[in-house]
Amino acid sequence: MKLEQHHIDTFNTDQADAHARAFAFTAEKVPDIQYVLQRLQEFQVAIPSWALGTGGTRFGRFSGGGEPRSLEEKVEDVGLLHALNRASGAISLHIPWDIPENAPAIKALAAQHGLRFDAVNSNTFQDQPGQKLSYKFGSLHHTDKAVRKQAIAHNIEVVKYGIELGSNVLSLWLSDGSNFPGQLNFREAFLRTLESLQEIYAALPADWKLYIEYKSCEPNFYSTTIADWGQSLMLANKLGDKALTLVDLGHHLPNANIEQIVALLLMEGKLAGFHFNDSKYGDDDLTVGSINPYQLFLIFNELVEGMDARGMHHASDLGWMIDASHNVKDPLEDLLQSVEAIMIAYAQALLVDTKALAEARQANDVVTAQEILQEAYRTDVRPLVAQARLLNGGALQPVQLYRRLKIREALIKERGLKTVATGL
Ligand code: PSV
Ligand code: MN
Repeated sequence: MKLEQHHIDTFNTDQADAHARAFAFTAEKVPDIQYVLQRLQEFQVAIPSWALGTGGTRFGRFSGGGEPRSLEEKVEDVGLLHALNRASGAISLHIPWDIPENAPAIKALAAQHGLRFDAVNSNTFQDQPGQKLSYKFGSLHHTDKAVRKQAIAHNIEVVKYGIELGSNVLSLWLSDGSNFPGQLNFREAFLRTLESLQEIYAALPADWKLYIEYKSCEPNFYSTTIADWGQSLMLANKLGDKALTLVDLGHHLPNANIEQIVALLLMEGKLAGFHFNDSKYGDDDLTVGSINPYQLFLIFNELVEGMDARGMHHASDLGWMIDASHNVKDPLEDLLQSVEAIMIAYAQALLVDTKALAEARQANDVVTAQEILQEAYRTDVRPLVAQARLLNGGALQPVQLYRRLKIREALIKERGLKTVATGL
């Protein structure tokens, strides 16, 4: 299914007057509105191929119908999102959930939808049918060299798929860890992981990057071999320039100051980018910005300030990806909401008066510093985000248009009610 541009244009025409008034009201207060709009127009967030179907927990999974049955249909779904919001111009694949059997054809299909392939993700946290050795006790950290070799080979195979698709990032998350005290020698597990990563790193093409994701717990509940940003950074530093630390917002212990982690990784030139989601308790994988939008803003505030300090290009110098799961919402609506939340936080961060903030900090004027941040956070930037989308040819209100066009109903008609997409 493909959206016709005239549907978007007609919808936007209906909303044009109300939008113009809202935009003028906010834009008037922004010193360099052109700068903000350009940054917003450029910004793209990659959609995970594994989040286009209904997610589940170990207790169950309730399919909503019309889920993509193939990689082609997943690309079409991301194409729909991108047509609506013009900010979802990339897809991130998880292999072997999504193996590109015919890379040139899938690349051509993606290009028709204006999409490129972002990071490719390996999977050594599940055993696949026919797999020789089990990952029950880990993969790259495994005590058995043969298991490590199998996991290394898988990662190198994922890079090969990525090369065919035009990607240049291998994103790696290990579930390796231990469930009980005494199970593992931490030091040896870490060193085995490093050694395995060194082999993968050596196989990366010159222009590739390796993103190392960390996670405090789950599926192992006593220790995780790459549990936090320090451990990921240690590996990245030992590996070399191409290795960087990936921050998944749901992978921290409760109340972690993620914005501070981000600021320091960025300062070291070791921040890979993000898996965006939101959470209340653990790795909840909820819609971005649904629980703690202020934290998201504070993270973007550090990102904008830190990237500017290093002369980085906001849109392309870090990896921007969503990693979420949708148990009760339509996955496409959820993803539209997530991208919108990211754009809003980014727009708010672009409004921060950095000069005044630096002065307030210098003078230890804590009250003014807070006022400056909250002034930006409390600005309703939705009309700015909508204007950037309008200029890019997207819909002023993507979720509304999605519903008005009855896209889910059309997908169910086309694909059936009982389809199940690959993923978790
Ligand atoms: C693990 O929880 C994770 O965040 C990793 O990024 C995986 O690749 C992804 O989720 C799988 O859903
Ligand atoms: Mn993740």
